[in-house]
Amino acid sequence: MARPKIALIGAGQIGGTLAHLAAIKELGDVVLFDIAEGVPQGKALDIAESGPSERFDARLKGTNDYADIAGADVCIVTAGVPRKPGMSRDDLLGINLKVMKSVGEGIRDHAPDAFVICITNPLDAMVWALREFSGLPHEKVVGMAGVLDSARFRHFLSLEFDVSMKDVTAFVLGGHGDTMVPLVRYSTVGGVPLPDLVDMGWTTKEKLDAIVQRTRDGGAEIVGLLKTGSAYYAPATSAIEMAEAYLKDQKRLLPCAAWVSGAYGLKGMYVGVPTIIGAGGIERIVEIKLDRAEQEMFDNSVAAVRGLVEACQGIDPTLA
Ligand code: A3D
Repeated sequence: MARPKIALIGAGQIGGTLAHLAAIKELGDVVLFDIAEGVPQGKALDIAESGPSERFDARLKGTNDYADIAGADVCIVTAGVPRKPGMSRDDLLGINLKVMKSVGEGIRDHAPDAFVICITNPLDAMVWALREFSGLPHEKVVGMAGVLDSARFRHFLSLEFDVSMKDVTAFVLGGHGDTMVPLVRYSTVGGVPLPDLVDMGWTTKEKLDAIVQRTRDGGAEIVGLLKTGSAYYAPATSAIEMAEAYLKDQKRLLPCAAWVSGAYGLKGMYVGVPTIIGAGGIERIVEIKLDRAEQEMFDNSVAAVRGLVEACQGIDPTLA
């Protein structure tokens, strides 16, 4: 059987890291696409030259031509602009909407059967735009945010409890922004929910609240440190986890920005919810029970995402 083909649209910080990870994990052959001439070609060659030491079998190609993504099984989209200190993700709306138009049309014309993972911010609005411009089925176009936000939450919790990250599970719902909803009740250490750990004296409610806030601010913390761009190692790893779930039909339960129509009382919009990813793409939306406080936070996040999508609808992407 031929190797799967993975197209990375955008060969910047995340795109290059994605290419390296996909090659090391032997997920398939990799095509790196970017409008910047030489950058995707240079990164592809550089990573290919790590092959003899890493001992992977994967071909890497850099290109400025959409024809080279033809027949891709997975497309991961990072094309666009990241934020700088002082910027919110929403400040990127106009410029990245225009980018989603060209990327969506490129995927529509050359890789219409791909599973498409969007990373470009503001995430929930850009995955909506990418789906609109590409015309692909909703279950094949998804946004990466929840896996990363949950990973940040899990990392902070593992530090607080001094336990392995492997034993910490955590859930983050809602939009990828200041309104995201880390779900304390559904987050556990070895199956023990966080509120029980407070009762057991492992931590305090105040400390948990601070960790929740640090999770919400996780992206900004890194932007503030890097100063010239945003996080890229953990975002790339998170998207690779989703791509692997699709390519290997793993049926993983992963929180993603998925099209929700019916579940959670929503009539059709992209927002972060737990999903099952397998060979069919987003195979199931998992509807968990929310208590009143959680529902209020989720509603608030849904309203913020809706506002961003409405702002997109008011912009002509050819003029943005
Ligand atoms: P960066 O290193 O600037 O890479 C972006 C690449 O996109 C550059 O190489 C550009 O040349 C390229 N590009 C620009 N316009 C186009 C176009 N029309 N077609 C193809 N390529 C184009 O950014 P990055 O890799 O650090 O971040 C990429 C995106 O991911 C940004 O929008 C970030 O805000 C976003 N991001 C999202 C998360 C989430 O958790 C959702 C996390 C971190 C970053």
